[in-house]
Amino acid sequence: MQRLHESLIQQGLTSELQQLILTLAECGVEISRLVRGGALAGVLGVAETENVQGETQKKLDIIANDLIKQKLAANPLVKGIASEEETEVVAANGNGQYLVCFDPLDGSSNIDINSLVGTIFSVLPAPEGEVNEQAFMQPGTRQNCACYMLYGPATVMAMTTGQGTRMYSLDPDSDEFILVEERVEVPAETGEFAINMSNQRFWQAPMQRYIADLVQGKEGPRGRNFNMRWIAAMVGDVHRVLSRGGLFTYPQDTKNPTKPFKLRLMYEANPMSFLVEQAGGKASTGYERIMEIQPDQIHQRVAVILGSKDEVDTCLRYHSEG
Ligand code: AFP
Repeated sequence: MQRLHESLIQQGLTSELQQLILTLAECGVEISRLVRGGALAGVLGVAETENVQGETQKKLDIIANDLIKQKLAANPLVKGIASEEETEVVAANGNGQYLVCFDPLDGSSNIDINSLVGTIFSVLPAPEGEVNEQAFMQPGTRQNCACYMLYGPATVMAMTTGQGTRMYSLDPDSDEFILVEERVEVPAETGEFAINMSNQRFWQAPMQRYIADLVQGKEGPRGRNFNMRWIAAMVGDVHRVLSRGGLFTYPQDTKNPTKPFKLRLMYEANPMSFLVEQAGGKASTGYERIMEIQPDQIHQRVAVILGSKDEVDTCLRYHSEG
């Protein structure tokens, strides 16, 4: 059983990237402990504040955010930090060579119902000069590393540095992440999709047609039945896709005309796209590869269609037909 640090050495990563990933893993171990504590750890419930997204913050959102910020700022390799819970980017260590974007507690609306939540990290190279929002405006193809931790019955971590996607599981006795899958592979075909169906009347026509055909099952144009899942935590839905295939989507909708998209590019869509592509899957907005988007705002949102390659391609055909 290979421990995380041994796995990183075997991948031939630079010592700096190895060290940074170990810091990210430490964050996951700490947050896993807090999440496991639940009500007894005094971490449930809402804080009295809202984040930049206008979302009421959960106590654990803030606790997890502060914990990660503190650990990253203490690592001299980290030059700058961007978080879902922080309005502005945060400068850390002037000589650092990495920028780290993260969603400290993805799916936080699940925390009070004891359902799945996770943490998502995206690591980018730090350019010369001052740390400002512009320094982070790099497409997903520039990521050095993407990983998530999923706090479920087991705490697991998916990680890629561009040499495939690996899966680790946290040994609760040793607090070490242990390699459990060397090369994750997403099946090209699937019979399972994930979408929040309550938004159906707000979707664009291509997505309405695509999902309607899935729901018609064997009697419809697809000629087979499909299953649906929705965890309301991207980390949980993407982990299922990496584990057994599937198509996950949060498409454009007109529910809130000022906010046509839900998921954030820098710390949700890009890292998840990297993990899925490295496992042989595909990730698109419906019209372009997510990882090729040139960002212009740290909290910008984007449509996401990702998962089993052949099924994503089928969904994209509906979009190309207009
Ligand atoms: P929260 O972190 O606010 O719970 O949002 C989670 C999320 O960004 C993503 O992880 C889910 O896939 C999606 O939102 C769920 O959105 P709905 O609540 O609209 O289904």
